[in-house]
Amino acid sequence: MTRPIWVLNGPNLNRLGKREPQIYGATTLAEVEAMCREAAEGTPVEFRQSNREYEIIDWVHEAIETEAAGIVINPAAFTFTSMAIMDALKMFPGPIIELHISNIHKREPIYHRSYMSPVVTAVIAGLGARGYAFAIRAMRDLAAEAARA
Ligand code: CA2
Repeated sequence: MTRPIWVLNGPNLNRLGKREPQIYGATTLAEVEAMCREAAEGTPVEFRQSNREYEIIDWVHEAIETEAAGIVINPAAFTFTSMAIMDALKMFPGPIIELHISNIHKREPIYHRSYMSPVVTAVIAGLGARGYAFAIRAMRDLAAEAARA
């Protein structure tokens, strides 16, 4: 059976498409989920969002326990604050893509230092919601490579 790709979304992303369209676009999180499933072309996708740090940590542990193929994570504001999510991601043996809808490096200095970037395989930022589709396609390649190694 093909192992699933997990897509984890952090705080406030449930409001996507409903506020600040000039930064985050007009696509809703439900539409992002549909884009991910389409880009996965049959690879199962476990798509989740939480406003609670502990829940995201528990989900990373679950991804480890269930041998997920890879994790795509948009930690949102936890990117800049959560050593605990960083520690959980460090334990995941497969590929991880950190994803941001906006280009965090083009924004104010508080958005420049990610706790996640040093422990992930790759970072995608600034492609808008379509970044999720790119991340899923890249993750399919990375997971296939990891499975061959
Ligand atoms: O660009 C991204 O994907 C971010 O991870 C989004 C975070 C922000 O803290 C990061 O710097 C970059 C914020 C998400 C806030 O969620 C919203 C959802 C809908 C409308 C406005 C904000």
